[in-house]
Amino acid sequence: MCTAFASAFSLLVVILVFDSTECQSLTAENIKYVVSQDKQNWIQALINCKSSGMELATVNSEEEHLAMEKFLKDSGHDLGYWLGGTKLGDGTYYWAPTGAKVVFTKWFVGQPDNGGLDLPPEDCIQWGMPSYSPKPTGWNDLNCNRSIQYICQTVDYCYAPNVV
Ligand SMILES: [Ca+2]
Repeated sequence: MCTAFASAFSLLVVILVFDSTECQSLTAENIKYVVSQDKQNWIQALINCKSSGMELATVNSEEEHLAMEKFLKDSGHDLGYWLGGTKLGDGTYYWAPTGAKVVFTKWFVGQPDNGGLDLPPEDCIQWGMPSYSPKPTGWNDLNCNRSIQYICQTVDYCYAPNVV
């Protein structure tokens, strides 16, 4: 009897936990970020985050920018990292994990510069600029084939209607 009660209680707990996480929209406060140990080109970074049950990170507001800035500072990361943004043929940047246009931006002054005339096109968004000193926080457009570390984040399954 006691065992049966315990089993029923466990089932109830499982149901409650499942329900509470079924569609809980992420806010800047509860997004979890992970910086990769490895360096990859942008498309492989996108795949690796997805393979680990996460997404290549997006930054959709000043609040999310500040949350990521704090996370990176607190965890001692001050290099350059792939975000989930890429430029398509129409010249517009999109967040690949959600398909949403990049509306909120945090480009460094002078960026995106597409690498200048003598370099390959720069079509992917990099957080940070490791060559700058002191290191500011912001975005740079970088050649998608470059291998750098990348930031994965928890997935938001509750996309707002105007996002999809
Ligand atoms: Ca650039």
